[in-house]
Amino acid sequence: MKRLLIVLGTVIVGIGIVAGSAAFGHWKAAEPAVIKAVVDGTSPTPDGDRTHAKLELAIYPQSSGAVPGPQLNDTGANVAANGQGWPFYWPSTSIELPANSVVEVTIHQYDSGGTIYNPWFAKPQGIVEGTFTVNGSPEVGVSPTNVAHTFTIHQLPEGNQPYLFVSVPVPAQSANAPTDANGYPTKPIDVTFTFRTGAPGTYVWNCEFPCGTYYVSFGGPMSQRGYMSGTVKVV
Ligand SMILES: [Cu+2]
Repeated sequence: MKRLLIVLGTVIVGIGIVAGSAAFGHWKAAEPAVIKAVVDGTSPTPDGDRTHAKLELAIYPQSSGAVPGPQLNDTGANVAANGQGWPFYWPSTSIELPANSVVEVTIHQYDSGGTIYNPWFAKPQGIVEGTFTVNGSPEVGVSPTNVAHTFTIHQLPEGNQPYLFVSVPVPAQSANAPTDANGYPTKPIDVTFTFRTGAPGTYVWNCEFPCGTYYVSFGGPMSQRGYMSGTVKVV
C-alpha cells in the first residue's frame, strides 16, 4: 500500500510538472488577438460566385507612441523587444479567413528594405491572375534589390488539408522618404493582392526577407509571433 502511494505520488508530481511546463510554454508562445477578414459580398470565380472578404494589414519599421506594436504578454518581454526597433506586421499576425472564398489583402507598408536572398520571393505566388498592385498599378514582381518584407502563407509540414501557398513581395520605402513625428514615412506603399481559400485548414505564414537579427538576419522578429510570423486559420 505504501509503495502504491509513493508511485501515485510520483505520478501526480509528474503530471503537475508536465501541466506546469505546458502552461509556461503556452504563455511563452502567446498569440496576438485574431484579426478576421471582413466579408463584404461575393466575387465571380471560374467555379461560380464565392464569398469575398477583405483584410487590411500594415508593416511598421518599429513601434512608436502612435503604433505601440505587439504586446504579447504582460511580462514586458516583448515590450522590451519593441525597444530594439524590430519591424512588425500590424495590428496582428494571427489571421482568420473564410473558407472557399476570395480574399483581398491590402498592406500599408512603412519600412525600408534591401536585397532579398532568394529572388524567387520577389515574385508573387499563388495569387489570382498572378498580378498584385503597388500603389494602384498592376505588377508581376518587385526588384529583388528593393524588397522590404514578404507575406508568405504555407502549410504546416504535417498538414492534411487543402494546399495553400501564397507569397507576395512588399517593396521597400526609399531610405530618404520624408517621415512624420513618429519616424514613419509620411505615405505608405500600398500593396494589394487577391487569393482563394479552399476548405477549412490551419496554416502558418512568415516573412522571407532577411529583416531580423542574428544569423543571416533570420532571427529575432523573423520567428516571433506578432512580428514577422503568424498563423492563418481558414474557417
Ligand atoms: Cu520581414
